[in-house]
Amino acid sequence: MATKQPKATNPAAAALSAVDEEIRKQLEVLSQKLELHKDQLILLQQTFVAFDVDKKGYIDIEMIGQILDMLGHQLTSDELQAIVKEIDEDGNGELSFEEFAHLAARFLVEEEEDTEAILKELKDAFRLYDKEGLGFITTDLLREILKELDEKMTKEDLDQMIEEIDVDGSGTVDWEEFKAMMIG
Ligand SMILES: [Ca+2]
Ligand SMILES: [Ca+2]
Repeated sequence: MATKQPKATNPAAAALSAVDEEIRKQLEVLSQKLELHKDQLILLQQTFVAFDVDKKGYIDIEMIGQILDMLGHQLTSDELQAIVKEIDEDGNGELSFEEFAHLAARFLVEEEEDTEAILKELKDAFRLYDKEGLGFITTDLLREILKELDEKMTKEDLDQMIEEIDVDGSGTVDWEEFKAMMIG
């Protein structure tokens, strides 16, 4: 059977070859099942191992909360309980790696969809302002837009904001600058 050797230059592949055969097989299966990239799974696996301090093969709810928190998802303990209950297939109140991967997959996929949706909305907004399709809006126009959003902003506030937004000082705000302003 011809299997592709992972290139040593790829750090993720190197990490993958470092994990043992059994885990590697598990990751292959999970990668297809959860439609997660193998690199993401390896990262999750390493996270899981790091948090499974006693090497039980399980991590408890409290840890899950901490991990999700680290990933930027702050859940209330009720939300967390509800999610774990749903994911915890064998009902032992702790998550195995597979259960953990299911949970993480849900958040990771959601995140990608969210980002895509937000970017699309932003692009629409940008096009709306960039009426002539020049690929940029002038800082004068942006000043009006910002002023409209918050009437309390002083000229100094606006100057400062515009200076930060128009990174290259071109007097115009292109899509990249606009995106950076909105997403931060
Ligand atoms: Ca379980
Ligand atoms: Ca600019």
